[in-house]
Amino acid sequence: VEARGIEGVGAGALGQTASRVWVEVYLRPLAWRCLRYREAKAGLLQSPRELSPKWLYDERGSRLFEEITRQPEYYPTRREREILSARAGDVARLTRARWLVELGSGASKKTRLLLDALRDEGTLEGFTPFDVSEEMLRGSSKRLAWDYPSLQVHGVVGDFEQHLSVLPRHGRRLLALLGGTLGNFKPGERARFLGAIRASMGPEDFFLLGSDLLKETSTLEAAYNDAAGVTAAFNLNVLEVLNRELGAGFVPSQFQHVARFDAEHGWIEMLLRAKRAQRVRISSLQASVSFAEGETLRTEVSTKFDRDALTRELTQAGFARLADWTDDRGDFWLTLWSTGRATD
Ligand code: AVJ
Repeated sequence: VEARGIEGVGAGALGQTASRVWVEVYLRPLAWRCLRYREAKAGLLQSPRELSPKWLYDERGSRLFEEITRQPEYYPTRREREILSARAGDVARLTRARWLVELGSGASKKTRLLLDALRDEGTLEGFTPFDVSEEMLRGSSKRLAWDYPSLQVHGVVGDFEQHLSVLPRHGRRLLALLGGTLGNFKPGERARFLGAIRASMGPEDFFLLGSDLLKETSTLEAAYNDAAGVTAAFNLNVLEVLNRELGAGFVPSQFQHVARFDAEHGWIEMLLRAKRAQRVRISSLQASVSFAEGETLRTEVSTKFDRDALTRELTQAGFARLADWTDDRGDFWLTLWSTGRATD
């Protein structure tokens, strides 16, 4: 894999931050598009129909997700923030990490709690946000460099299923996967991904994982069916993305947002359900997809974990747990892992 470019953010208004920010782009746009096309084609033509959740996060989708996190029903973000507010200091003391790497950093909001704690601990040197969205990553990198005057910000634009091995190795890193993102993977993919994270870690590195826990179905389903309809808009936005990027002819008003808990798999699945039978042309895939009335397209799964089962998965992948914390209600779980090898 090659880097497309290694560049700082030009001078100007951010003059004094420019020398501390650089962003490497590992996603070559053409290769990335090709891969996504192939994935989308396979997923749309299979039965039941399914898309990768990555299609949800265009610019508008990312903004809608931020809005979801502010909905009263969507508890995970608040619970995780509650835990991090109370425990970031513990994480800093236990790890004394020099470099924070955030996998799927998005807008890097909760990151600040960790950066503050590591700065107070006196060990912090730099931060690597790692995300597929170049625009968001550049924006958050600049803001963070501005707000943390001695922080090195080395962003990586890549797919964290492909590019873990190219992450900068600045000794004693803390790799963070927050927000319940691990829940988007299905069991086989999850095992591979955890294995890849473990394989990318040196003996002094740590892994901080935020996971949403199993709880009452009504609470889970409410979180993905907010009354204001933000999650519905987020889900339906996928059709606009397909229309724009694949030249598809989806009519969003012909589909309905559905999010329900699947107890067998232990996940919430987000679906788009066809309100009536229809055929949708997808010109860049040179294909048409027909939907029967009520037929669904799955856009995301969000796994809710059992603590013991998740512990087994991480142990299997070669991690050793150092500490774990929940919020007052036991809704969300923050865990800290080492490679299980001696660190000194
Ligand atoms: C960002 C993947 C953790 O699964 O809860 C929120 C995404 N989807 N509402 C989640 C999401 C619908 C979120 N993750």
